[in-house]
Amino acid sequence: MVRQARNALLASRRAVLTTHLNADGDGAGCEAATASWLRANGTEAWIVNPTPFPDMFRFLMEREEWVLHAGSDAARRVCETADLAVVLDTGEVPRIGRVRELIRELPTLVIDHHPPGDQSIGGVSFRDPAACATGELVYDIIQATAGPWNTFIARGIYVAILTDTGSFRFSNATPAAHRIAAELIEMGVDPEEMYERVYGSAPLRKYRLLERALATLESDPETGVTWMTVPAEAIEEVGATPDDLEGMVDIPRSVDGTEVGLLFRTTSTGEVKVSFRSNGAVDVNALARRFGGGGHVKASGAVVKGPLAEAIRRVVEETRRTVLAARAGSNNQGA
Ligand SMILES: [Mn+2]
Repeated sequence: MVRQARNALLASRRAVLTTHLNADGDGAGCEAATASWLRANGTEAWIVNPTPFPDMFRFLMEREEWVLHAGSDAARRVCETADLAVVLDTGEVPRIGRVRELIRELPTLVIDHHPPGDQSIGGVSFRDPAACATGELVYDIIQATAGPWNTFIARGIYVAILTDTGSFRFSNATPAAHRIAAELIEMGVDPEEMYERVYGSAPLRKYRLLERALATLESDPETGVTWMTVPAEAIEEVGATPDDLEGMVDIPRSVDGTEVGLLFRTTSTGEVKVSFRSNGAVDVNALARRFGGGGHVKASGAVVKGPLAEAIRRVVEETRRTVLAARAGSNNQGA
Protein backbone atom coordinates (compact mmCIF):
# COMPACT_ATOMS: atom_id res chain seq x y z
CA MET A 1 0.00 0.00 0.00
CA VAL A 2 2.87 2.37 0.77
CA ARG A 3 4.43 1.71 -2.60
CA GLN A 4 1.19 2.24 -4.50
CA ALA A 5 0.58 5.53 -2.70
CA ARG A 6 4.13 6.68 -3.28
CA ASN A 7 3.98 5.80 -6.98
CA ALA A 8 0.74 7.72 -7.42
CA LEU A 9 2.29 10.77 -5.74
CA LEU A 10 5.55 10.66 -7.66
CA ALA A 11 3.80 10.18 -11.02
CA SER A 12 1.81 13.39 -10.54
CA ARG A 13 2.89 16.65 -12.17
CA ARG A 14 0.25 18.78 -10.47
CA ALA A 15 -1.57 17.61 -7.33
CA VAL A 16 -4.38 19.06 -5.25
CA LEU A 17 -4.23 18.24 -1.53
CA THR A 18 -7.25 18.42 0.73
CA THR A 19 -8.46 17.34 4.17
CA HIS A 20 -11.66 17.29 6.24
CA LEU A 21 -13.82 20.27 7.26
CA ASN A 22 -12.17 22.35 10.01
CA ALA A 23 -8.69 20.93 9.48
CA ASP A 24 -6.92 19.86 12.67
CA GLY A 25 -3.19 19.52 13.31
CA ASP A 26 -3.07 16.12 11.59
CA GLY A 27 -4.88 17.30 8.46
CA ALA A 28 -3.03 20.63 8.19
CA GLY A 29 0.34 19.14 9.21
CA CYS A 30 0.05 16.36 6.59
CA GLU A 31 -0.88 18.90 3.93
CA ALA A 32 2.06 21.16 4.75
CA ALA A 33 4.49 18.22 4.82
CA THR A 34 3.16 16.56 1.67
CA ALA A 35 3.12 19.84 -0.26
CA SER A 36 6.78 20.52 0.62
CA TRP A 37 7.83 16.97 -0.19
CA LEU A 38 6.00 16.92 -3.53
CA ARG A 39 7.45 20.31 -4.50
CA ALA A 40 10.94 19.07 -3.59
CA ASN A 41 10.28 16.17 -5.98
CA GLY A 42 9.21 18.47 -8.81
CA THR A 43 5.42 18.08 -8.42
CA GLU A 44 3.41 21.28 -8.29
CA ALA A 45 1.33 20.80 -5.14
CA TRP A 46 -1.58 22.97 -4.05
CA ILE A 47 -3.84 22.89 -0.99
CA VAL A 48 -7.58 23.40 -1.40
CA ASN A 49 -9.64 22.81 1.75
CA PRO A 50 -13.42 22.84 2.30
CA THR A 51 -12.95 25.36 5.16
CA PRO A 52 -10.15 27.94 5.61
CA PHE A 53 -6.66 26.67 6.43
CA PRO A 54 -6.38 27.23 10.23
CA ASP A 55 -4.36 30.31 11.21
CA MET A 56 -2.71 28.43 14.06
CA PHE A 57 -1.09 25.98 11.59
CA ARG A 58 0.03 28.51 8.96
CA PHE A 59 3.54 28.49 10.40
CA LEU A 60 3.86 24.94 9.01
CA MET A 61 3.56 26.11 5.39
CA GLU A 62 6.82 26.48 3.46
CA ARG A 63 4.97 28.95 1.19
CA GLU A 64 1.56 30.38 2.11
CA GLU A 65 0.75 30.91 -1.60
CA TRP A 66 0.33 27.15 -1.99
CA VAL A 67 -2.94 27.40 -0.06
CA LEU A 68 -5.89 28.35 -2.29
CA HIS A 69 -9.40 29.29 -1.24
CA ALA A 70 -11.92 26.67 -2.41
CA GLY A 71 -14.19 29.33 -3.89
CA SER A 72 -11.45 31.07 -5.90
CA ASP A 73 -10.81 30.99 -9.67
CA ALA A 74 -7.24 29.93 -8.90
CA ALA A 75 -8.50 26.82 -7.06
CA ARG A 76 -10.88 25.98 -9.90
CA ARG A 77 -8.12 26.34 -12.51
CA VAL A 78 -5.70 24.21 -10.49
CA CYS A 79 -8.32 21.47 -10.02
CA GLU A 80 -9.15 21.51 -13.74
CA THR A 81 -5.51 21.05 -14.73
CA ALA A 82 -4.32 18.76 -11.93
CA ASP A 83 -3.69 15.05 -12.51
CA LEU A 84 -4.18 13.86 -8.91
CA ALA A 85 -6.25 14.67 -5.81
CA VAL A 86 -4.84 13.63 -2.44
CA VAL A 87 -7.33 13.39 0.43
CA LEU A 88 -5.64 13.38 3.85
CA ASP A 89 -7.00 12.38 7.29
CA THR A 90 -10.48 11.43 6.05
CA GLY A 91 -11.85 9.08 3.42
CA GLU A 92 -15.50 10.08 3.58
CA VAL A 93 -17.33 12.12 0.94
CA PRO A 94 -19.35 14.38 3.32
CA ARG A 95 -16.20 15.31 5.27
CA ILE A 96 -14.60 17.14 2.32
CA GLY A 97 -17.62 19.37 1.72
CA ARG A 98 -17.44 21.60 -1.34
CA VAL A 99 -14.06 20.21 -2.45
CA ARG A 100 -15.84 17.06 -3.60
CA GLU A 101 -17.21 18.89 -6.65
CA LEU A 102 -13.80 20.40 -7.50
CA ILE A 103 -11.96 17.06 -7.53
CA ARG A 104 -14.78 14.83 -8.82
CA GLU A 105 -13.07 14.16 -12.19
CA LEU A 106 -9.57 13.60 -10.79
CA PRO A 107 -7.82 10.32 -9.98
CA THR A 108 -7.80 10.24 -6.19
CA LEU A 109 -5.47 8.96 -3.50
CA VAL A 110 -6.83 8.68 0.06
CA ILE A 111 -4.32 8.60 2.95
CA ASP A 112 -6.14 8.12 6.25
CA HIS A 113 -6.16 6.41 9.64
CA HIS A 114 -9.92 6.43 10.37
CA PRO A 115 -11.94 3.23 10.09
CA PRO A 116 -13.81 3.38 6.74
CA GLY A 117 -17.42 4.56 6.95
CA ASP A 118 -20.22 3.97 4.46
CA GLN A 119 -19.53 6.89 2.10
CA SER A 120 -15.94 6.17 1.14
CA ILE A 121 -14.12 8.24 -1.45
CA GLY A 122 -13.01 6.00 -4.34
CA GLY A 123 -9.60 5.65 -5.97
CA VAL A 124 -6.31 4.40 -4.58
CA SER A 125 -6.30 4.26 -0.82
CA PHE A 126 -3.63 3.94 1.83
CA ARG A 127 -5.58 3.46 5.04
CA ASP A 128 -4.48 2.08 8.36
CA PRO A 129 -6.64 2.55 11.47
CA ALA A 130 -3.71 1.32 13.58
CA ALA A 131 -1.65 4.39 12.63
CA CYS A 132 -1.49 6.99 15.40
CA ALA A 133 -2.11 9.80 12.92
CA THR A 134 -2.30 10.26 9.17
CA GLY A 135 1.12 11.84 9.71
CA GLU A 136 2.50 8.35 10.44
CA LEU A 137 1.34 7.17 7.00
CA VAL A 138 2.81 10.21 5.25
CA TYR A 139 6.06 9.53 7.13
CA ASP A 140 6.03 5.93 5.86
CA ILE A 141 5.55 7.11 2.27
CA ILE A 142 8.41 9.59 2.49
CA GLN A 143 10.71 7.04 4.15
CA ALA A 144 9.86 4.55 1.40
CA THR A 145 11.17 7.14 -1.06
CA ALA A 146 14.25 7.98 1.04
CA GLY A 147 13.06 11.59 1.40
CA PRO A 148 14.26 14.11 0.57
CA TRP A 149 13.56 15.61 3.99
CA ASN A 150 13.53 19.26 4.92
CA THR A 151 12.43 21.32 7.93
CA PHE A 152 8.89 21.86 6.66
CA ILE A 153 8.28 18.19 5.95
CA ALA A 154 9.62 17.18 9.37
CA ARG A 155 7.67 19.84 11.29
CA GLY A 156 4.39 19.07 9.51
CA ILE A 157 4.58 15.40 10.40
CA TYR A 158 5.70 16.14 13.96
CA VAL A 159 2.71 18.45 14.56
CA ALA A 160 0.36 15.90 12.96
CA ILE A 161 1.46 13.26 15.48
CA LEU A 162 1.75 15.71 18.41
CA THR A 163 -1.83 16.92 18.04
CA ASP A 164 -3.53 13.59 17.20
CA THR A 165 -1.94 11.87 20.21
CA GLY A 166 -2.93 14.72 22.56
CA SER A 167 0.76 15.57 23.08
CA PHE A 168 1.66 11.88 23.41
CA ARG A 169 -0.93 11.27 26.15
CA PHE A 170 -3.71 9.27 24.42
CA SER A 171 -3.85 5.52 23.85
CA ASN A 172 -2.60 6.06 20.26
CA ALA A 173 0.74 7.41 21.59
CA THR A 174 2.26 4.13 20.37
CA PRO A 175 5.91 3.15 20.24
CA ALA A 176 5.75 4.09 16.53
CA ALA A 177 4.48 7.58 17.40
CA HIS A 178 7.42 8.10 19.75
CA ARG A 179 9.94 6.55 17.35
CA ILE A 180 8.87 8.78 14.48
CA ALA A 181 8.91 11.82 16.78
CA ALA A 182 12.44 10.89 17.84
CA GLU A 183 13.56 10.68 14.21
CA LEU A 184 12.01 14.05 13.45
CA ILE A 185 13.70 15.64 16.47
CA GLU A 186 17.00 14.21 15.22
CA MET A 187 16.27 15.91 11.89
CA GLY A 188 16.08 19.23 13.72
CA VAL A 189 12.46 19.65 14.86
CA ASP A 190 12.42 21.59 18.17
CA PRO A 191 9.71 20.05 20.43
CA GLU A 192 9.57 23.07 22.73
CA GLU A 193 9.08 25.42 19.80
CA MET A 194 6.35 23.20 18.30
CA TYR A 195 4.54 23.00 21.64
CA GLU A 196 4.72 26.78 22.06
CA ARG A 197 3.41 27.38 18.55
CA VAL A 198 0.51 24.95 18.87
CA TYR A 199 -0.52 25.09 22.53
CA GLY A 200 1.54 27.79 24.20
CA SER A 201 -0.50 30.71 22.94
CA ALA A 202 -4.06 31.47 21.89
CA PRO A 203 -5.92 34.57 20.77
CA LEU A 204 -7.52 36.64 23.54
CA ARG A 205 -10.99 35.90 22.07
CA LYS A 206 -10.53 32.21 22.92
CA TYR A 207 -10.24 33.07 26.63
CA ARG A 208 -13.13 35.52 26.43
CA LEU A 209 -15.23 32.73 24.92
CA LEU A 210 -14.07 30.29 27.58
CA GLU A 211 -15.04 32.78 30.30
CA ARG A 212 -18.59 32.90 28.92
CA ALA A 213 -18.77 29.12 28.58
CA LEU A 214 -17.41 28.47 32.08
CA ALA A 215 -20.22 30.58 33.53
CA THR A 216 -22.63 27.87 32.30
CA LEU A 217 -20.78 24.89 33.83
CA GLU A 218 -23.19 22.60 35.68
CA SER A 219 -22.83 19.24 37.30
CA ASP A 220 -25.00 16.49 38.68
CA PRO A 221 -22.80 15.00 41.42
CA GLU A 222 -25.11 12.02 41.90
CA THR A 223 -24.56 10.62 38.38
CA GLY A 224 -21.32 12.36 37.45
CA VAL A 225 -22.81 14.15 34.44
CA THR A 226 -21.16 17.52 33.85
CA TRP A 227 -22.12 19.91 31.09
CA MET A 228 -21.22 23.28 29.65
CA THR A 229 -22.68 25.49 26.91
CA VAL A 230 -20.93 27.78 24.49
CA PRO A 231 -23.47 30.60 24.06
CA ALA A 232 -24.17 31.52 20.43
CA GLU A 233 -24.11 35.25 21.33
CA ALA A 234 -20.65 34.82 22.85
CA ILE A 235 -19.32 33.15 19.66
CA GLU A 236 -20.66 36.09 17.70
CA GLU A 237 -19.45 38.78 20.10
CA VAL A 238 -15.85 37.58 20.34
CA GLY A 239 -15.70 36.57 16.65
CA ALA A 240 -14.76 32.97 17.53
CA THR A 241 -13.58 30.51 14.87
CA PRO A 242 -14.00 26.71 15.09
CA ASP A 243 -10.35 26.51 16.32
CA ASP A 244 -11.35 28.45 19.43
CA LEU A 245 -13.75 25.66 20.50
CA GLU A 246 -11.11 22.98 20.08
CA GLY A 247 -10.65 20.96 23.29
CA MET A 248 -13.33 22.85 25.24
CA VAL A 249 -15.30 19.66 25.94
CA ASP A 250 -12.33 18.47 28.00
CA ILE A 251 -13.31 20.98 30.70
CA PRO A 252 -16.61 19.34 31.79
CA ARG A 253 -14.99 15.92 31.31
CA SER A 254 -12.12 16.81 33.64
CA VAL A 255 -14.28 17.90 36.59
CA ASP A 256 -13.74 15.62 39.61
CA GLY A 257 -16.27 12.78 39.81
CA THR A 258 -17.39 13.13 36.18
CA GLU A 259 -18.45 10.02 34.24
CA VAL A 260 -19.65 11.88 31.14
CA GLY A 261 -18.83 15.43 30.08
CA LEU A 262 -21.10 17.25 27.61
CA LEU A 263 -20.59 20.40 25.56
CA PHE A 264 -23.55 22.16 23.91
CA ARG A 265 -23.68 24.88 21.31
CA THR A 266 -26.25 26.10 18.85
CA THR A 267 -25.42 25.91 15.15
CA SER A 268 -26.18 28.54 12.52
CA THR A 269 -29.29 26.54 11.54
CA GLY A 270 -30.67 26.67 15.09
CA GLU A 271 -29.94 23.03 15.86
CA VAL A 272 -27.84 22.08 18.86
CA LYS A 273 -24.46 20.40 18.53
CA VAL A 274 -23.56 18.09 21.42
CA SER A 275 -20.11 16.66 22.15
CA PHE A 276 -19.95 13.64 24.48
CA ARG A 277 -16.83 12.58 26.39
CA SER A 278 -16.73 9.52 28.65
CA ASN A 279 -14.20 8.77 31.35
CA GLY A 280 -14.66 5.07 30.63
CA ALA A 281 -17.77 3.66 32.35
CA VAL A 282 -20.25 4.75 29.66
CA ASP A 283 -20.15 4.02 25.92
CA VAL A 284 -20.89 7.48 24.50
CA ASN A 285 -20.92 6.14 20.94
CA ALA A 286 -24.07 4.20 21.83
CA LEU A 287 -25.44 7.22 23.70
CA ALA A 288 -24.86 9.63 20.78
CA ARG A 289 -26.45 7.14 18.39
CA ARG A 290 -29.71 7.49 20.31
CA PHE A 291 -29.65 11.11 19.15
CA GLY A 292 -28.73 10.27 15.55
CA GLY A 293 -24.99 10.85 16.03
CA GLY A 294 -22.05 8.61 16.84
CA GLY A 295 -18.27 8.38 17.04
CA HIS A 296 -16.00 6.47 19.37
CA VAL A 297 -16.63 4.76 22.72
CA LYS A 298 -15.04 7.61 24.70
CA ALA A 299 -15.69 10.54 22.32
CA SER A 300 -18.72 11.16 20.16
CA GLY A 301 -21.10 13.83 18.91
CA ALA A 302 -24.64 14.44 17.73
CA VAL A 303 -26.78 17.25 16.37
CA VAL A 304 -30.18 17.52 18.06
CA LYS A 305 -33.23 19.73 17.61
CA GLY A 306 -33.46 23.03 19.47
CA PRO A 307 -34.39 25.08 21.32
CA LEU A 308 -31.23 24.94 23.39
CA ALA A 309 -32.80 24.65 26.86
CA GLU A 310 -35.00 21.76 25.73
CA ALA A 311 -32.06 20.00 24.01
CA ILE A 312 -29.93 20.29 27.17
CA ARG A 313 -32.76 18.92 29.31
CA ARG A 314 -33.29 15.90 27.02
CA VAL A 315 -29.63 15.04 26.53
CA VAL A 316 -28.67 15.48 30.20
CA GLU A 317 -31.63 13.35 31.28
CA GLU A 318 -30.76 10.55 28.84
CA THR A 319 -27.10 10.73 29.88
CA ARG A 320 -28.06 10.45 33.57
CA ARG A 321 -30.21 7.40 32.79
CA THR A 322 -27.34 5.84 30.83
CA VAL A 323 -24.87 6.34 33.68
CA LEU A 324 -27.31 4.77 36.17
CA ALA A 325 -27.93 1.84 33.82
CA ALA A 326 -24.18 1.31 33.37
CA ARG A 327 -23.73 1.33 37.15
CA ALA A 328 -26.57 -1.14 37.66
CA GLY A 329 -25.04 -3.36 34.97
CA SER A 330 -21.60 -3.39 36.58
CA ASN A 331 -23.16 -4.01 40.04
CA ASN A 332 -25.04 -7.00 38.67
CA GLN A 333 -21.90 -8.36 37.09
CA GLY A 334 -20.14 -7.97 40.42
CA ALA A 335 -22.89 -9.83 42.30
MN1 LIG B 1 -6.01 12.24 12.33
